[in-house]
Amino acid sequence: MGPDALRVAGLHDALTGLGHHVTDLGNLSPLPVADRCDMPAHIHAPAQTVGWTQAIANTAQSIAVGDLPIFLGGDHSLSLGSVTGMASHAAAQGKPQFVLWLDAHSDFHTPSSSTSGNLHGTPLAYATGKFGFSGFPPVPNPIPEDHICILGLRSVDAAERDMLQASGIRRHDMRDIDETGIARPLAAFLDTVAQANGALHVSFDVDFLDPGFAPAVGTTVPGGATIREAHLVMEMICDSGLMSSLDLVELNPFLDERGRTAQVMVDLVASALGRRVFDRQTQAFG
Ligand code: HAR
Ligand code: MN
Ligand code: MN
Ligand code: MN
Repeated sequence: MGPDALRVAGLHDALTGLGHHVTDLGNLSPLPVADRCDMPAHIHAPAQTVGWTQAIANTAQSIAVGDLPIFLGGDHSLSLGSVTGMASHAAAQGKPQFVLWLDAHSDFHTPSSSTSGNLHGTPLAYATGKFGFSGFPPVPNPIPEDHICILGLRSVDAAERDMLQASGIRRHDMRDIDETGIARPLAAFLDTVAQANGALHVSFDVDFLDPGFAPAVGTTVPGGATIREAHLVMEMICDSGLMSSLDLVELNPFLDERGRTAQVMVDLVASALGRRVFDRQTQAFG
């Protein structure tokens, strides 16, 4: 239902209004998979998630060079496919892949470290290719840890914290953001991507935002990014010209209030793709 809520909130018109040509590929379907999958018993829907991962990764790899896919979820397990698929897409062009993870959570569990059994808590660990995800497609182009930056953290499980601390992933919790502002860590990361001439995948979990204005998510955590912090992130991403793919995940319209979270997400995507009050160079409206 998340993709339809984003469609109804006017994603297509917001982007065409900015001069983009938009093609809606419609809803994907998972590839058929075996009825069981070799995963720890507490993992929910492992076989279906394998089928989705394969389908989404295949679609990501098939995107024409220069086009910018937006993957609409659905929960964050979608990124098992989108990140690994885009990494293969980038590798085919000889480009290193970078990932900006906007989320209250680090989603850095392995199937065995996850206590909830929810695969939406695992995609970043999968994308690094370093951990056991038996039954899942291999990761031909793993994302190096120092190509990943997480912004917005405020709910990290003990096992994830230990693994993150042992990793080279850049991570900024809400306290960091309170102290330095959100622009500083983001600018540093965007600079790294630019220096490497990298492809940038942005994975935007609704719960990055404060639930006060983005309530339509199953895993709300108070103390999230404000609407202006989120727009600034999107505006800086736009100015960088680096974003090559985007996930919009975890929107649950059943939990929304008159569609306002979906509208916030559409407005933020518009900022990432060119909406401005003033053009900084010309000072003209547009
Ligand atoms: N860490 C918790 C778990 O693994 C919560 C994960 C929540 N993740 C999302 N996306 N909703 O970030 O269950
Ligand atoms: Mn979820
Ligand atoms: Mn997430
Ligand atoms: Mn989250």
